Amino acid sequence: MALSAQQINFFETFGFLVFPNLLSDDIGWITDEFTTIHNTASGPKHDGTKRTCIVPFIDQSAKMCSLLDHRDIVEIAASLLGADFNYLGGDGNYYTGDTGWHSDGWHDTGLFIKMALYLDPVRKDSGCLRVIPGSQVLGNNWLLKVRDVNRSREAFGIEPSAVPAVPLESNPGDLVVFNHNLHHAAFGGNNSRRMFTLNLSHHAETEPQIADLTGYINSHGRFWLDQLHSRTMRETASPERMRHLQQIIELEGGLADASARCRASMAEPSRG
Ligand SMILES: O=C(O)CCC(=O)C(=O)O
Repeated sequence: MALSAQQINFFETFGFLVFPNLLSDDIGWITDEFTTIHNTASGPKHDGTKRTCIVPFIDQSAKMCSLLDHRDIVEIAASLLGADFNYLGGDGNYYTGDTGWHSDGWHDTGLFIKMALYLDPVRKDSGCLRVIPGSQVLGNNWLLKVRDVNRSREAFGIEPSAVPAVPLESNPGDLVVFNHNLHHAAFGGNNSRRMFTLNLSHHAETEPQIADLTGYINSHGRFWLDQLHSRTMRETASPERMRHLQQIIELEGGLADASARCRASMAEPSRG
């Protein structure tokens, strides 16, 4: 579904969009694949005490990789980022409890977005994503104050869960999309809240955009990755999918070194 001018305007202004039931026809197999990937992964199994995170996630099975060929996903991404958008991987999570206020980046050039699928019904106080609309727009005084939400008690005298925000309540089969710069959090979730993401970006064109994207790729050394996508993702790619992988392949030359440095200093790959 290509987005309307109004939907694009909403996203540009407020930083998010929710698509109820977009993937309802697929959610059965998606959930089965999520479970299989987590059950067969070599890393630690989720025990409910802390977040368990697999990166890159949809890359772990050929079936899940096909989400990057899904017509609706491609059309939404192309509407927001252009037809030559990049696929940047993503994480597959069992979350435990709350996620504090943060943004996923401070990109002042280009556009990075996240698509999130929650595999359990999540409401305001049971772990849905909460967002502060408009907080993706950098370079203004309001945002300098909004950044204090991650120390809301000292800055505003309120609990993190009382920060004014929009709860993006969702059911399995819904798609939540947001700008990486947007401030977000989640409260009240149980200790095995299932959710996975796809990160996508504009095709980088200018020097600053290429430097920013390269930095983003290299930051994945913390997951001990030598390349951003799995071999399965690349080996099963059609020419159309390859279009969304190519720029990353060209720019990821420094990732293996970044990964080696992280392996030397970290006890386990990052969990987020
Ligand atoms: O659902 C959550 O707990 C938070 C998700 C999140 O912070 C993210 O995907 O960046």
